[in-house]
Amino acid sequence: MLNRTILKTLPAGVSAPGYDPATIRTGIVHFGVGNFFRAHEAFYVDRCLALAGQQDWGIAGVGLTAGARSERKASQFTEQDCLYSLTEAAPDGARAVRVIGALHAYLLAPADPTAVLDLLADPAVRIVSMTITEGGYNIDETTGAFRLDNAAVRADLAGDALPTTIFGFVVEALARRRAAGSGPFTVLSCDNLRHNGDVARTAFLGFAQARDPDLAAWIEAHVTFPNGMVDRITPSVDDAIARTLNAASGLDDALPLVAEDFTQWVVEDRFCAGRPALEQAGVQFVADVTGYEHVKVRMLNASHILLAFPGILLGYRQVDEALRDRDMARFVNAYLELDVIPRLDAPAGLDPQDYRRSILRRFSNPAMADQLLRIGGDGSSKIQVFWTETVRRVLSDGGDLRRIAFGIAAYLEALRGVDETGEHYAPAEPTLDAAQLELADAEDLRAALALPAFDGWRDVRSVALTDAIVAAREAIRAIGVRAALTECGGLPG
Ligand code: CS2
Repeated sequence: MLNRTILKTLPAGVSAPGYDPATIRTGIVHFGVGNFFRAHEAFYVDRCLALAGQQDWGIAGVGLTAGARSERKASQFTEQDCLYSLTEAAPDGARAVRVIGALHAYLLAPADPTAVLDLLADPAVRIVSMTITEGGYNIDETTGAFRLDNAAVRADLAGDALPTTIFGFVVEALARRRAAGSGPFTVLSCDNLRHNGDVARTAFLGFAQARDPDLAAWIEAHVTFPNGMVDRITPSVDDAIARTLNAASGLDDALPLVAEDFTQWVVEDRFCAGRPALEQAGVQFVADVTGYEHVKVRMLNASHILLAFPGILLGYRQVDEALRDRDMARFVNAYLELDVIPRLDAPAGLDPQDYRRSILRRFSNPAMADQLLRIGGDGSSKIQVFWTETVRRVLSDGGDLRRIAFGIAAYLEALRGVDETGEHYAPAEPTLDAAQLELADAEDLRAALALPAFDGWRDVRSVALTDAIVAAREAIRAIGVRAALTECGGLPG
């Protein structure tokens, strides 16, 4: 089994951490220890920990979900001293395997909320980071405000018991630090959101305001919420993939990971209580991250889901497979070239055409075997974040609505859980209830347009878009996904 005792005898070709994981101290607490965090933030921090004087930046992970799966994950982390292997796979087949030691403690909040609060209140903790998904910030997309009607948030605000939400934990910890005079920590969002720091700020301040306006004012004055653009494709790992990874590395790792060799993190340098020397680990610090976020979210994430919904309906299950389909490639390329790029605010020095070519190359990496169902999962939140801006811009300049309408139609058809080959699958929509999911099956094809995925442009009330979506759904049903897709105008890549 992978753990600290075998670090000196790792199989050939597997790199060990460049420091002793037993001696690092916690400076960062991370909520949401998923694969992306493990391949991205933990990877960068791991590089920092190997530098002189950086050993105070170890990461303690916190899981917020209760249940058997979370408990199993927590015990796997503990058994392995939180170590895991990361295989970086290049499109040409080259691979590098390293053991990451940056995550050195893991707490399951439902099992021991007191320990989580004590940790967050410890002045040694100077950054609280998170990957809690696009929909995890509990923001009402129409008003832009933090939702106080959420049951778990209401319970945390009532304060009768220990917190269960990230908002409850972080704000209570900040209250304790304020009372103890131990100073703030930086709140660092690592989710794929436009202005993820601003969104986090709205969420945590919204919660704090409802709890105690004085505390909210203190947080506003002292806590920083840097915006950041994060990027690294990190597929889910099932048992079969885990076995293949272990067979290749020679490790016995219960939590192996694979990610593409590409990685990027562009962050605003606003850390109120210090930060690791991330600039020496490949992180780019910029004054304003907005342009980078726009490009990433509107191009990469947006075309990822645009590939996922029709791809799933066509019977594909992997991104590289879907992109090898010429009709799909032409469609996604047309969306990027004609719908997104002309309306993009790219930062100086970033060529959208180079970026387009690079994401298509990255998507075709066969070593990723990246799952379309993972990408298309939580489409409800992702559409709001990844498509809204482009939809609004195309609507406002009277552009061609076909590809956007087709993408939305494919999302709604894919929600029905059966593809064109007759295969059933379970669409993962954690924020939708059963009644909302049933809207995708309603006889009236307009009914599903009430779903929250489309809240971001509801105020525009475009009849033309509604009609185009309904027409695209009808076309998908009548002539099939491929024929409907090619009618949208494709462009060779
Ligand atoms: C994907 C992302 O799930 C998704 O929506 O687009 O997970 C994507 O792989 C990452 O953002 C890449 O950085």
